Amino acid sequence: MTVAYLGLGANLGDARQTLKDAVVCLAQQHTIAVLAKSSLYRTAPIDAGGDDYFNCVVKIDTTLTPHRLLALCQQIEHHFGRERPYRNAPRTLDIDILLFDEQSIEEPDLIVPHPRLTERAFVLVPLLEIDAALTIPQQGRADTFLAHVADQRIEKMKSPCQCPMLNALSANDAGEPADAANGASAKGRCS
Ligand code: A4P
Ligand code: MG
Repeated sequence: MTVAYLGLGANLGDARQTLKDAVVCLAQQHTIAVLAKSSLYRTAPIDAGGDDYFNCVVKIDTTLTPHRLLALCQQIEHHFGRERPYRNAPRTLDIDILLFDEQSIEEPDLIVPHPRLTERAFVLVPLLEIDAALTIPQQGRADTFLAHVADQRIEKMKSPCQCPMLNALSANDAGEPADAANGASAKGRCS
């Protein structure tokens, strides 16, 4: 099993609901255990147009290789209606691999740590909510990059969800089994 961090983003359709459903979808995979999820954040588009984004980060334990995890993330994006008309186009769902264990991967289709991780408040802030002392391979502590993104608008959303099972996955309860999310209602539930 390997610990990895995934960054989720959306700014098309019911983006907030899609992110919640996507976390449930991840938790339903037998190859993934969701260890923790950050709050949802409303964020200004960075290097992109369109509406505000909703973003969050999940910490997972997985039996998948990095490439199989990427393929699964893309399959889930497709399930939630992702289209790619042009670079950084508004999207119903994006799932990026931010960190995979301590590994550094540089391949044409997969770069880990995610190359723009330290430049984006919408990634750094939820990552640090989950693990305040997180280090990034070959770059050091993640919190040292916060000052560089201080001008990027990001607002933590108060969760209206009263579902105890889904909330059990929140950052303060890291380690709760993935199945805890399975009972939550999900519009875009994975089949
Ligand atoms: N790829 C390479 N490395 C990875 C990785 N670590 N994780 C390749 C996932 N994919 C990776 O991805 C394009 C290609 O990147 C894939 O074919 C994969 O093989 P994509 O999902 O089509 O597009 P993307 O994720 O938008 O691309 P990219 O370049 O990662 O975009 P960024 O830099 O992540 O920017 N503003 C706000 N507020 N919130 C956002 O979520 N997102 C972006 C996208 C821009 N601005 C944003 C947000
Ligand atoms: Mg992506």
